[in-house]
Amino acid sequence: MNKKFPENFLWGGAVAANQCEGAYDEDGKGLSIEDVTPKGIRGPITKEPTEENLKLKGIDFYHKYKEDIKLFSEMGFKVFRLSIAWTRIFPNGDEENPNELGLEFYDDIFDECHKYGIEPLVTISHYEMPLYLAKKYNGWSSRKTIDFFEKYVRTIFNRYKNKVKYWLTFNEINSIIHMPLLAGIMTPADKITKSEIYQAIHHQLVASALATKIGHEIIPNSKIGCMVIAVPIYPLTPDPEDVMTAFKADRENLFFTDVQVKGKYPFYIKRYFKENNIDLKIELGDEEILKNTVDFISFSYYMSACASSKSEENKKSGNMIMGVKNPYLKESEWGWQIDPKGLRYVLNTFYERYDKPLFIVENGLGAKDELIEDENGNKTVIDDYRIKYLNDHIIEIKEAIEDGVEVMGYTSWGCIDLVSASTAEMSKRYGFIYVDRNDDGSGTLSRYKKKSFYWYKELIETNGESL
Ligand code: BGP
Repeated sequence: MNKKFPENFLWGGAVAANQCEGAYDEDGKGLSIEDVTPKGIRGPITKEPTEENLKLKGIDFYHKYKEDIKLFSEMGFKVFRLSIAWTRIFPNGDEENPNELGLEFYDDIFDECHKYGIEPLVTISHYEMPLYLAKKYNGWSSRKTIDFFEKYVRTIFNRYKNKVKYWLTFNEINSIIHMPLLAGIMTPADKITKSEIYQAIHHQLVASALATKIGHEIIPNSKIGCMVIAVPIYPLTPDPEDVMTAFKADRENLFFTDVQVKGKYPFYIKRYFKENNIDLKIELGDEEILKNTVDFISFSYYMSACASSKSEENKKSGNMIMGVKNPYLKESEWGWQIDPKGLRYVLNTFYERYDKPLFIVENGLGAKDELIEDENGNKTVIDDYRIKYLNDHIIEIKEAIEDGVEVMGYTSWGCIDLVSASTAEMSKRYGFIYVDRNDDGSGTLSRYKKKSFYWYKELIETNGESL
């Protein structure tokens, strides 16, 4: 059987502003939560940016974006996923007028993409919030934050309406359950109540639906998606107790897509709220706003997890979401369990549940790379392990497409090496392009093509036939 990717399949790569741009205080940018978390997204935060905070410097995409986008075009990217830093547009979040220099920066990036026929896919909020709003309003805990966010999205939709068609509201919106700091919530993680977290989630869901509504009004041909972290949760054993534990854990994640895709709170959440003493303040009009559903579902996929009703392990976070180790799977150097088939499973289960197009906007292997010199004296990385990981996952996408699932595209994570979100280090690399920068901040920032660069180029050129 000759399985094929659709002709208009959007191949590309993904990055996030705070992990690649650097220039944290240039051209009027304000501080974001990410600028003061030198140890990664779980915190703790520091009073002000510290020297060790590599995120402040990223990979200097702010000044090198032309060179980088040119390299992406060489690989044949059809799409480039990036995020706008809210604090470049509204440095504190509550200003009357936006920062023109910040707006111009993204204008230039989008122009550069279009120069090569690359479609930008923009995440409106990727793991960040103006530090000022976090301190003053406790981030998404406060309803006020919706107003500031609304102003921000109106500004960027109006400004980029002729340049950007594909948008995502919040990156991995469901990760807030485990990492409230990402929602700008300054209450220490051990003091925060479930009620407070779900109130913040409610505000974010309303904000996401509002952004979808406004986006559709300002840019009628736009495609606006939600973005979640997809981790299929398997029962560790066939014990029905394990099956139920896995089912419930899965639902905790699916809740977010349920609301964003179906436009209302799902039936099962009532019981969950009751059993967890969650009492939400839902204002008049919120339900109407939530009806503004997304056009497609996008997600990150790195791993699957197992759930067990017995194990204490279940409560600990073995990875980003939850789970116990699956004895059948190998894992990355950071303990992320590698499960290509899980991707086909996720694609099918999402499509079955929602009947909406899907977009894999993050996937990849974080690994330590060694820069070597090839026989011609060129510096490169022989990253066969990365090629294998990507190859195995993309084969499963092809399978899912053959199953009948509608998949819009694939953007591999960190297409150019960048700072890791969870460790804040450079040495966990995902890219097709090596960036000479080390954990201690040293390095020339020069870019080098890895072996996977050529592999991906061929894959795109042949629309997946080279797999
Ligand atoms: C996702 C985030 C990204 C990214 C990726 C890899 O959860 O959306 O920002 O960094 O994970 O994670 P890490 O950088 O921790 O390896």
